Amino acid sequence: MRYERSSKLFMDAKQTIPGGVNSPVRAFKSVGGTPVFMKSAKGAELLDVDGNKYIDYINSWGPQILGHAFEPVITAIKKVADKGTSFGTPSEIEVEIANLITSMVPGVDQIRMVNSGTEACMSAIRLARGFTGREKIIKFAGCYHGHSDAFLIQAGSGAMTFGTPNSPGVTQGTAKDTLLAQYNNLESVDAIISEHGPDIAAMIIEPVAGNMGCIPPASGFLESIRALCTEKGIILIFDEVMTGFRLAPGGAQEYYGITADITCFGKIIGGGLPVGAFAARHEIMNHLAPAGPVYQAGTLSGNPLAMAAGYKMVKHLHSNRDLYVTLEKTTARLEDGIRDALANSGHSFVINRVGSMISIHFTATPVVDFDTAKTGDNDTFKRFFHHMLDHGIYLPPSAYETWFVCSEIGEEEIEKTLEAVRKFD
Ligand code: HOZ
Repeated sequence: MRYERSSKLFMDAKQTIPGGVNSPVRAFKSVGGTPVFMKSAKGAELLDVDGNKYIDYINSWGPQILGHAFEPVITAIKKVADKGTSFGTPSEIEVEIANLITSMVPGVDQIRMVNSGTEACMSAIRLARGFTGREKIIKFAGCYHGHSDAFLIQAGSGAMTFGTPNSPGVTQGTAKDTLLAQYNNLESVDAIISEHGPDIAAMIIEPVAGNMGCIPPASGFLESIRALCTEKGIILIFDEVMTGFRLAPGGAQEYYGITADITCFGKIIGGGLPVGAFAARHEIMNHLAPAGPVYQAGTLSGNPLAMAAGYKMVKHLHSNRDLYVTLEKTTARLEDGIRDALANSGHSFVINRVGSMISIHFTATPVVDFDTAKTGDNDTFKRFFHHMLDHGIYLPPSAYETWFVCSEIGEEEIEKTLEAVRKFD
C-alpha cells in the first residue's frame, strides 16, 4: 500500500487544523504513522485518496450499520435537499421520526433531537438535575459520554488514547460533582451512594462499554444498578449512542430487558448525518423547555436532511429484525476466526463481543473494566493495526475503541480479514 497523497494532505492539514484532524483519534497518534484520508465508500468498503481499498470495521464509528452509501438513505437525503436544507421551524419529518423511535425503544414517551451524542448526554444530565433538584452524577471510569466538561473525568475513547482521561480545562468545581465508579463493580457504586446518596441526580453508563474497547456488562450488573437507582431516586441514564439500534431495534434496553430513565442516542439515529437525541417518559421530559423550565435548544436540531436520513435508516432496521440475527452470526464468525488465527501466535489476547460490537485487547487479563483495559499491550496493538491496514483492513486506530460490523460484511470480507490475521506474528 502507498499512502503518498494521504501523507501530503496530512502535512497540509496540520497547518490549519489542530493536529491535522477534526477528531483526535483519527490522527493515528497512538498507533503511529499517517492517517489515511478517505475519498469515498460503498457497502463494506472504503476507498482512500491514494486508490487503496479497505474492508471497513469502523463504519463511521457505528452509524453505517447498513454499510456505506445505503441507497434508500442517500435517495432520501437528495430528495429533501432539493426542497431546502434547514428551516429553523418545525417540520413533519420530526414528528414521524419521534413517533417511530418512541414506538421502538422501551420506556420512552418523548424524544428531543440534538446534533451529536455529546449534546445528548450533556442535556440529559441537565434534565436529570432539573428533575431531581440534585447536583452530583455518577459516571463509570473508562466510559465516554462525549466531550462536555462533566464527563471528561477518567473518560475512555479518544481521551484515554492520548493519555488524558482527565482533560485540562475542566474546572475543579465541575469535576467535584462527577463521582467515579468502576464498571462492573457494584461495591464501588454502593460506596458512592452510601456517602453521597441524597445529592446524586443521575448515574450515566454505557450499557455495553464501547470506549475502552468493547466491555460487556457482567451478568446482573445492569439489573443491580437499575434497582439501586429506583430505590434511591437516582435517574438512570443509558448512553446508547453506540448500542442504540445496533444491538436490537430497541437497543441495549431491548437486548437486556432493562429500562433506563433517560436514554441518549447518536450515530445510527442520524443515518450518517450529525444527530443525537435524548428521550424519556413524559414525567421527565415535561421538565424540558418549552414544556418545563430546563433549558435546551439548537438551530439545527431536527434538521430536515438529518431527520430524513435517520428516519430511513431506523425504519429499515425496524422492518428488518432478521438483520440483527445476521449481524450477530457474522460477528461471531469473525470472533471465532480471530481466536483460531491467533491461537498459536504467542500473543496473549482477549476478544470481547456483544452482537456486532467487538474488540481485541492484547493482554492475558480478562478485560472487564478500565483498569483491566489498560493492561493491553499497545505496542502489539500498533503492529496489529498497521499489519491489518497494509492488508486492506481498516480497524479503529486505537485499542480503546470498538469495531462496528455492518450488514454488508459477508463471508468473503470475513475470510479476507482472517487471512490477514493469520499472517500476523
Ligand atoms: N472517539 C470517537 C469514537 N468513540 C472517535 C470519533 C471520530 O473520530 O470520528
